Amino acid sequence: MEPSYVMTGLTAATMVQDADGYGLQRDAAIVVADDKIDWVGPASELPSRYAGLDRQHHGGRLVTPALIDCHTHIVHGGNRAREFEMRLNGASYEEVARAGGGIISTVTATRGATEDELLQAALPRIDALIAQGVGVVEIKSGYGLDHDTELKMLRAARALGRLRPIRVVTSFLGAHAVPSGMDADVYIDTICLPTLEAAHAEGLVDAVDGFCEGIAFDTAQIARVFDKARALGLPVKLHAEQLSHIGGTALAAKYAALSADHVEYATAADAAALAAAGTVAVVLPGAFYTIHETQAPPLQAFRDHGVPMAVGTDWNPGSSPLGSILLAMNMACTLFRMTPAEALAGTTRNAARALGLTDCGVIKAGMRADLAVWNVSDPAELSYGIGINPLNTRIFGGVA
Ligand code: DI6
Ligand code: FE
Repeated sequence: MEPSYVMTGLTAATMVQDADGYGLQRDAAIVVADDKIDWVGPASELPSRYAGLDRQHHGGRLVTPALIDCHTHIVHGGNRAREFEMRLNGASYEEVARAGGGIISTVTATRGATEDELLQAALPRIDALIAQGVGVVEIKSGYGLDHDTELKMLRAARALGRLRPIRVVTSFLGAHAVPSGMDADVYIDTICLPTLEAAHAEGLVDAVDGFCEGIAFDTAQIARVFDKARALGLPVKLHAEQLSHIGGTALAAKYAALSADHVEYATAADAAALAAAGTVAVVLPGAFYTIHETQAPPLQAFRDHGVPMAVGTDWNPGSSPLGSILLAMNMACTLFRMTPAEALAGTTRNAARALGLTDCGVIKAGMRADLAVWNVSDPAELSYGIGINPLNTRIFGGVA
């Protein structure tokens, strides 16, 4: 691998774990070789072997790892603006769901769309994330709830990663909602599990997710999905403790899940379990905000126990029509009192971990050259601005 170019004049938030939380290096240089970082350090210490390479000077700008949105549902049909209106007329999220709205209405729209229609609808969403410096996006299925539609969603997600310069990581979310008129156990055993096997056989599944909630599936049902994932050698993650406390977080920890997501109603005991399991707590302030939730996730318990925290958009048509990872960071700070350093770790280093990725999320020799250069000098500015996009350049696999 030949070194390709040197970036200089950088303030680098390497996000390598350290005391200031940013792993900040001023007057830094980064050497990119093909799609990897070959060297990073003070420009004054740049080894002479790189002397002849092309140089790009960045005028003191901040560089971070490219951002990672570790929780989205951006492949889906239709939208739920009508429901938004219903809720503003007084209906709760659960009432909307029980009235046949909610997730099920998106299921109907997604079943009715072709793979190409799903792809075309998702492209502008991917582009919006790329425009904010995102280099990795996780995309879930879960609006099909039948064999053909779940696979169609996952194929569309994979296609997005071929059509755009971004890495797509998929999660099978067959256990997202109970199809209308069906028994939840029957659904899990006769549709969800066989569909997971089929999707995995086609190479469409990177991880297995579920929605553990009163309006969705209980821990025993999710455990059957996780047992199947384990048998197939797939990692798991879980929507847990979003609206109530029914034991999803403890279950996720028991299965050494990559992440437990939402976790508003998680307890200190859950935090201890997550820490022991090495499971990331993914907070999703877009959903908290949209459904007028009042219970914030227990960040101090996560800190006290050393649980890694990540932040995602949860971009979905119902509970979080949020198309901005930067706004998700701002909301995590303002609504949950996350620090800006934690928010940036939550969309870089810890988001990578929530996806089981070890080659991105920090600026370090050997990592992928997925970088974001920003028109700011202080990394706190990324979380501080509301609806502001200071991206200067995104570099994906060494290519700007
Ligand atoms: N929790 C959520 O917030 C989303 N899914 C989930 O399990 C909601 C998805 C939707 O309302 O369409
Ligand atoms: Fe979600």
